Amino acid sequence: MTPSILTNPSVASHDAELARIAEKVNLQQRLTPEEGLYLFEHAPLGWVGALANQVRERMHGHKTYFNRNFHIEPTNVCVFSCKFCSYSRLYKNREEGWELSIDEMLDIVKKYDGQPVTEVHIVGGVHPKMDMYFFMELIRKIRAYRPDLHVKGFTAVELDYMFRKAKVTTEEGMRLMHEAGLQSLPGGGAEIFAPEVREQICADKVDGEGWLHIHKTAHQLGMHSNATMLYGHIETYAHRIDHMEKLRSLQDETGGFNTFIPLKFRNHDNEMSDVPETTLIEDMRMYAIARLYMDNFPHVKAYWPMLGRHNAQLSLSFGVNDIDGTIDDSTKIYSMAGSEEQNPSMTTEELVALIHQAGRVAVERDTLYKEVKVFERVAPSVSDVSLN
Ligand code: V47
Ligand code: SF4
Repeated sequence: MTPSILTNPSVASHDAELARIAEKVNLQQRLTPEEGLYLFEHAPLGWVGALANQVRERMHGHKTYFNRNFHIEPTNVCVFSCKFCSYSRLYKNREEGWELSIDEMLDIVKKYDGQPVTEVHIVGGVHPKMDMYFFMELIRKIRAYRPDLHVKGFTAVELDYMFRKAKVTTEEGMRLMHEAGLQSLPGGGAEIFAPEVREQICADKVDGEGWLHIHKTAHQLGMHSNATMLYGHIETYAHRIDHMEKLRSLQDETGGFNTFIPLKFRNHDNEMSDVPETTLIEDMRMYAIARLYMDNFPHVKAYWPMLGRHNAQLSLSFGVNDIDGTIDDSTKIYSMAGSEEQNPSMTTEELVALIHQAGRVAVERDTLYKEVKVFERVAPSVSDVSLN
């Protein structure tokens, strides 16, 4: 006779181990890599989601942060050839790409004159002619034109290339960029740190150690940064834990990370189109385990242009407390990679409504999570909870 779920000894032993892990989380004790792996391998979605939600509410209550920002993508021409990338045009095919001048980028900034945006997020391909001095001039001009705007820009991949090309050390390069007015770093380029994965998906760009060193250097200058993890392709659960463990250790040292952003691999129009995408269940488990494991990261973000707005809304019950920003329609990277968000822009009203529908309180923040405005939730009516 098949044992029932209640008497099956392997189910009972899993239950005991999961109960032990839940007890540790309740006592605010740190999970070990083995426990993190155990969650990926054995934790049911509802269970791990409820536990992550408990942690999320302990840290932030119902608050869900968003930011009024806009993106500048200086170029989609890139010297690198990451296999998962649907966005870049190789340098040798650059007639298919775009390259913005400093004046064209300043014109983008000027489009937001009089609008209450607090951040400009600058990220793009790695173009050999756009060097460190070009970007220092851009940053200086943006800061001079609009001093209230926080400049968050350049992944560790872009910075590593710029510094090597300018023949400066990471310390010197970061100091120069900081002095020019760069205030924070976005979290891109991290992918999966393990060399055996990087070799297969992004062999030619900065390695995991280099990525961590750049963020550590920024933190030592008093700058803050984010960290991403590209998941759901060829990596194993052990690779995800190794990645999160390295970030958690650096955060213990510097305290400079604001936000952890798991990025779901999208398989449209890139060299990894044969790799299937993860299910929504796996995405929610990823967010929940990230919230439980990254105990020293204040925030976990769902980047809605990639995940889709309704899935991002769901993630607010699985550990996520930040939903990025009111990005305008110049953000091309994810619509090119196959996200359902072909036009990734949402007004503040739409973003607030989305957060309220999920039963949370919407809080506009600046880059460093200073609260700009709280949008209290009113009791919902049926029309508030239907999708549009
Ligand atoms: O590093 C590229 C990812 C990242 C694909 O710090 C892909 O606030 C999925 O860094 N499927 C760049 N992901 C984006 C980024 C970012 C985004 C939002 C917020 C912040 C922040 C940073 O995009 C790359 C790479 O990991 N990416 N191609 C793809 N096919
Ligand atoms: Fe270039 Fe970034 Fe695309 Fe890699 S992910 S090819 S570094 S734009």
